[in-house]
Amino acid sequence: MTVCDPVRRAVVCSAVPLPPRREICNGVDDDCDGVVDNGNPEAGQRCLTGLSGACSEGLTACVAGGLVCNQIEQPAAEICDGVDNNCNAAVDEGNPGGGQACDTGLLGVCAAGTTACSGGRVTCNQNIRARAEVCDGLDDDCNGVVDNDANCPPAVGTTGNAGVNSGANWIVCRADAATAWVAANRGGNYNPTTACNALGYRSVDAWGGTCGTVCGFCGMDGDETYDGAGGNATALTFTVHWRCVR
Ligand SMILES: [Ca+2]
Ligand SMILES: [Ca+2]
Ligand SMILES: [Ca+2]
Ligand SMILES: [Ca+2]
Repeated sequence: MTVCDPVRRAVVCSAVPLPPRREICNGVDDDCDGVVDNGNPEAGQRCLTGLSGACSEGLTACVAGGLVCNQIEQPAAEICDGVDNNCNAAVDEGNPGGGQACDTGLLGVCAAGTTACSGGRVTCNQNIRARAEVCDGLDDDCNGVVDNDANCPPAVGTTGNAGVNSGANWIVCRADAATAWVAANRGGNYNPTTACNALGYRSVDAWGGTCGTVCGFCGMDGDETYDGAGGNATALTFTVHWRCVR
């Protein structure tokens, strides 16, 4: 209120001025420096924007005498991280980072995988589960060994020296899962059982001679007798053969 001051002979305000206060965001010049809300008072505090996902976190700012909440993160492309990056209220939607070929770290057919976003992480899921080993040139049971226990016949033309005591290497002339015919130069000395074992067969059950060329059989399996004749001058002559069985 105004009062009459007899000393100064004037009408003056009787109110006692308040001491300056710390500036807060209120549209008032609390610290009495002539500037309202200077220094962005009460800014920089964590707040919620009301938006979804990564956009929900904000920091306060003093605007026109009131605090507002400004979002920290802007919407971004969705990535596989368990966070709603694009602020559409869906987390990791669309399998981000998924659908790519990857290596599971497993062996054989179990090695091939495809990525998928799961639980906020990109994982590598194997495409093919381990299965019974079959003779196909693949490691079906994922134990690191191709065609183990698959009773694969050796390829025709396979050669080897197992069981060759002297003379030329033997050669596989016919083969299937159950039996294989193996031939060698008759001039040598052979242990056919050892050769059969090396080819994955259990034992030898028949043997005889051939009619000229290695693999050139001329009679009943196992019943042929070596005839000593050279039918083909460009191929091996004087040969023997034997049959391996599982
Ligand atoms: Ca103020
Ligand atoms: Ca995400
Ligand atoms: Ca295998
Ligand atoms: Ca296989």
